[in-house]
Amino acid sequence: MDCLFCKIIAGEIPSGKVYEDEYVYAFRDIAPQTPTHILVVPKTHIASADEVDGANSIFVAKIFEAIPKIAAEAGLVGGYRVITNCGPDACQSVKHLHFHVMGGRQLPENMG
Ligand code: DGP
Repeated sequence: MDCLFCKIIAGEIPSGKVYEDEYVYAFRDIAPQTPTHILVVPKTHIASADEVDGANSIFVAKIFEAIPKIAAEAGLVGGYRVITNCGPDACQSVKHLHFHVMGGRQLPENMG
C-alpha cells in the first residue's frame, strides 16, 4: 500500500518522532501551523474517521490515551486543540487517519 504515514511509521521516511507505543505513533507536522503541531496516528492503516469501526476503534482509544502524555511532554500546559480532517470538504490530504495536536499559543475560537 502506498501510504505516506505507513512509510513514516515503518521508518522508511524520516520523521520527528515524539511518541510511540504498540498502537500509536506521533511525530511533528512537516508544515506546522502552530508553535507546537504534532500528528498522532494509528499504527495500522485506517484511511480516515469514516473507516473507524468496532474492529479498529482500539487504536483510536489508545490515541486518546496517548494525547495527554504527548501534550504534557510538549509543554502544552495552557491547553491544545485536537483536529481530524475527514474527506475532501475538510481538506484531508493524507489518507491515513491522523489527529492534529496543536497549541503553544492562544488559538482562535472559530474553527471553520
Ligand atoms: P491533513 O490536511 O489533515 O490531511 O493533514 C496532513 C498533514 O500532514 C499536513 O499538516 C502536513 C503533514 N505532512 C504531509 N506530509 C508530511 C511528511 O512527509 N512528514 C510530516 N512530518 N508531515 C507531513
